[in-house]
Amino acid sequence: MTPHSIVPRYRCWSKKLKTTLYTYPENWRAFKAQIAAQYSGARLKVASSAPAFTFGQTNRTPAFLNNFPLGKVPAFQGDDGFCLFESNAIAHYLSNEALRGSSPQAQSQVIQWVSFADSEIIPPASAWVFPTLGIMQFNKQATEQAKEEIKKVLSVLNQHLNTRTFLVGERVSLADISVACSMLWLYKQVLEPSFRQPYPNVTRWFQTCVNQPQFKAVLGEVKLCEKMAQFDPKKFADMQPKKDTATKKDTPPKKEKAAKEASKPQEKKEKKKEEKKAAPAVEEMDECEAALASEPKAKDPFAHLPKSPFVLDEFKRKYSNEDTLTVAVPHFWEHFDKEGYSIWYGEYKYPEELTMTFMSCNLIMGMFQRLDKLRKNGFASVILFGGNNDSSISGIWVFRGQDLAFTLSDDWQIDYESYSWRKLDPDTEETKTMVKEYFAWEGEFKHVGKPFNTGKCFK
Ligand SMILES: N[C@@H](CCC(=O)N[C@@H](CS)C(=O)NCC(=O)O)C(=O)O
Repeated sequence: MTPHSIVPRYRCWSKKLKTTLYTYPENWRAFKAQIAAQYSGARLKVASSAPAFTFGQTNRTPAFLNNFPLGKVPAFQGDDGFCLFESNAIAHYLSNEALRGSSPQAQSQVIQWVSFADSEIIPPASAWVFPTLGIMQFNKQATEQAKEEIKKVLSVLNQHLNTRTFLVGERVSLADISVACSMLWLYKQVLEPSFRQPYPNVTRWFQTCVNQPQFKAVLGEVKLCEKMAQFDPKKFADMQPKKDTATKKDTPPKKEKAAKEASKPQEKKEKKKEEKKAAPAVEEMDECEAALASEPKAKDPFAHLPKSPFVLDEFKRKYSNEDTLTVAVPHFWEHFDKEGYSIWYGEYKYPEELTMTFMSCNLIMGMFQRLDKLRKNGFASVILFGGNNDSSISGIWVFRGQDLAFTLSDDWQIDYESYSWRKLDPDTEETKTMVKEYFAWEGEFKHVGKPFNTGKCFK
């Protein structure tokens, strides 16, 4: 009986079913599910590139987070809307009975090895391999310790496989898929012949697995390491995300103005970086960030514009650190370049739907977060006027170029249609007043019908 002819216990995969696995390319966690699907015959569409899925973007959209609250991949969605995250759960779901184990004992042994892979193999394998891939700072002590832990893992496996072809039972199971996938990078990068020589059963088993047609269909040819890869400082430096030129790190904001910039998701990263500085042995970038870093860079929608003398970052620094009315606003008008930038007034179209103010604040902050990539080319100050069940949202936006920037990228279009937009003429008194009032959060706001609720949202 071939694995394909075994009817899965939980569901019968029909050829018509379309299920999707969201991931980034070459994700070993996704491989587990993909290989399981090869065995079970489950039809699986892998969404790992645009337009279906762009790692770092699609997984941060509200629609994705609604189904997968962690925003992590791999993530699975069935034809019936059934959603799953966690690679092991997905691989289990896509398996057939033969892979899951046909007796309670076999099933438990499968879980045993899946857990072994996660807890005993992945941590030391990452600590050893990541520096060689340039995605983690090298730490000699951590690498040596990881090597010792991997030796122990290999001993356990070698002993177990002394009398067995596969980890559980007589044929490939999810145990083999999980353990082999978690050892993929070890075998490709660092387990050179002399290191693996004392563990011949493990290498034999690994090669048997990766040469099965179902593995090969997903992994392609797996070439075992010939020479142990070492840490390459240049590769590591090249892999680091380029630092932003200014603002946040150097100039912590003095006032808390919610809508200063077109987003601030960088903060988490900065905090992480600071924590890492305190503990140099900890990785600089995790595998997800590395996957992001290796993604082809998206085209800059502003690249075609001629250089502008108005330095937005400089204005943002003034706005964050100095008095708005006496320093930041005058600086803005002194340096504003009306050829290179435009000013827009945006007003939320559905004020009657705004109920609790904290929900409206979330609406605004969510919009800023989703506009991450616009940060360098935009600035906004948005205000929530009024109180619960009687409020409105409006703001002033400054963009690079003369177009409403949201239209320049698909990723920026989630919220903007809920607002009406009016391009302002920078030479009019009306614009001067609006800029002053929205930047300073004080004034008459004549065009807004509701009383100004002093910074309820943003303080
Ligand atoms: N335990 C999870 C780990 C998933 C995970 O950490 N995924 C990373 C990629 S390696 C991710 O999607 N990160 C995105 C993020 O943190 O924003 C699994 O096995 O599926």
